[in-house]
Amino acid sequence: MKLFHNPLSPNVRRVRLTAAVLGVELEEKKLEFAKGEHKSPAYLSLNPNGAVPTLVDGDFVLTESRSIMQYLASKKPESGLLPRDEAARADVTRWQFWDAAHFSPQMGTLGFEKMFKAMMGLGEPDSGKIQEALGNFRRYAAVLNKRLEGKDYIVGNAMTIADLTIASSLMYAQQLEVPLAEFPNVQAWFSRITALDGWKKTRAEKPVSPSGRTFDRADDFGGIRCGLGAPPREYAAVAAHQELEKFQTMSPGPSGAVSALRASRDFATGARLGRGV
Ligand SMILES: N[C@@H](CCC(=O)N[C@@H](CS)C(=O)NCC(=O)O)C(=O)O
Repeated sequence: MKLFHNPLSPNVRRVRLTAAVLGVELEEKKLEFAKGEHKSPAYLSLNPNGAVPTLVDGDFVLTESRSIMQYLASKKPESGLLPRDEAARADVTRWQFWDAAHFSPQMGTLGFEKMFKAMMGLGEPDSGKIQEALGNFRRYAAVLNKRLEGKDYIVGNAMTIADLTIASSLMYAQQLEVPLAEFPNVQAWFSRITALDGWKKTRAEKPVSPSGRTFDRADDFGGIRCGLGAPPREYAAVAAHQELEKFQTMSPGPSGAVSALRASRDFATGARLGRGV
């Protein structure tokens, strides 16, 4: 099975983590976001959303991280990651949907405002959006905290993909300084998941600092934006920035100048058309 991915993505993390816990080997193909590989016609024919992850198993193409997790786990029912019991399985799915609808979007907003904007020169963080996301984070973390009262795992007494789903949404919890300590059951449970070998194995190659500065160039990250889809304008901005940087630091010759101008024009056109943010 082949997985198109980028290891910095929490949506990818949960799939790679599931495979690692199951001991399933995936052929991994990393997409370079800065080069727009996730928007190429070939990739869009697999995943029209132009996002990672995508799993290809023979003729079967599957997108959406949480459904990929179900698919992988159902190949090894003995693992218990996706329980055989119908009610338990529905409960696992419920928590995956809960994550997609309520929990992970808060982390997505915080990630965008606190890390990616700074990294990509997209302006100051919007404190209103940060406060709103933090408020929502507290609201939903309280729900999870209650659920984990007296329990080590979210569904039943053993680890399932519900745990791997939600823990992956917290991939950047430390860097984003979310108030996990206010939710001791969540914090203890999260430590349990991050202690897994699979968690360590699926760590992104480069850690992210609180200021986002670890990715010292936009092309290390290339405008990944979880959940909401990265606005085309951001890619155009990154491309324009890189081309102009080249133009300034090298002696580009006529073709360098042309590509710098073309990239800037694309960015300006995108902005004028109101594409993006
Ligand atoms: N609901 C999708 C979300 C996928 C998603 O948003 N992936 C992000 C990375 S975390 C991405 O590829 N963003 C690029 C884009 O949307 O342009 C899933 O769970 O797989």
